[in-house]
Amino acid sequence: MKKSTINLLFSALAINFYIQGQELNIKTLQDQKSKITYEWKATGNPVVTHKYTADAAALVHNDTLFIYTGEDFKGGQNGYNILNWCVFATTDMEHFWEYKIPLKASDFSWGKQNAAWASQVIERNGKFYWYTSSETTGIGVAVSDKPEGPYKDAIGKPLFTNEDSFGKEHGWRTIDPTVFIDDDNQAWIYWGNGACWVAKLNEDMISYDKDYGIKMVDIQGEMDFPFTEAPWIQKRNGYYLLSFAVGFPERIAYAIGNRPEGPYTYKGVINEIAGNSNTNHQAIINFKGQDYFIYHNGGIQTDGGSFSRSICIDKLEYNGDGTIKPIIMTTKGVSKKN
Ligand code: FUB
Repeated sequence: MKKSTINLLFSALAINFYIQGQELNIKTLQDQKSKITYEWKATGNPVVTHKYTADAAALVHNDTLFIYTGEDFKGGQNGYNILNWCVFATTDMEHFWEYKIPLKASDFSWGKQNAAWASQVIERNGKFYWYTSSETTGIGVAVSDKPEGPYKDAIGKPLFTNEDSFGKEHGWRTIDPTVFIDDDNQAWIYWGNGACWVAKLNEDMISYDKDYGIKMVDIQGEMDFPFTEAPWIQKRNGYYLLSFAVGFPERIAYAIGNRPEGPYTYKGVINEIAGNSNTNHQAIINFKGQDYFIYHNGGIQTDGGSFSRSICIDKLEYNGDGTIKPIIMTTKGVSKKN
């Protein structure tokens, strides 16, 4: 075959692949678009104002920040009435969008059906695992191929129940899971109300290491208020940072440890009562070089703020010694260039 003919063949093949690739991209974009239910430009705090949102968890995937929340009911509630979880995303902290509801409390047949309580999503080996809680019925795990879902109950039963949360008696102690994967690839899960428990997840992310078992996390030092709930675990510069809610109404405090299971040393309160909401539930995440503190308050309305909460985002900064500077809750938020 002549050289010019071979060149022509290669060009035709390349164009074909290019067109196929473009078609694929357009299809992916269309697929993505069809999953989006709402888009907006944030103007400050609360960040989400078209619905009530609480208990944020955050995940960075590629260049996108995903925020997972429960969806609170409108005002006038006298308890947590939460039917589903939501997922929001942004690439610039200003333009946000919401995806279709990815997971409902009722997707866990064994769980309390109106208690989509605090949760967290984490990625492992290209799959996304959503650890959820539902007041009294334990911690569930749902799985998806995409961060935005949809998600499905992965095991058809709770991963942890009240029987696993030893040493305390109240019915809502097996809540608020937080998960991270350490540098040695060991995944750890923490949860709790009234105390914090820790276990090692197996590589499949849907079972735990029975030999290691479940331990109660030891937080040492004089605490300003007792541990309430909402643990959030992160690793920074080789040490482990566990933040959590203390007292009630809640403030957010934190402790530092040298090993994932602790002991941890109490370091103090970083966020004060969030105003018109008894709870404050935080997520801490680094996105594009800036650390953010994502929490909720009762900022939209005065009627039922504790059960009609709203997600807010402010900056989080560290001192040179690795301790956290007190959070300044603002109405300006982080969307506008300051
Ligand atoms: O949203 C229900 C519960 O309120 C959460 O699980 C707690 O962290 C508190 O925010």
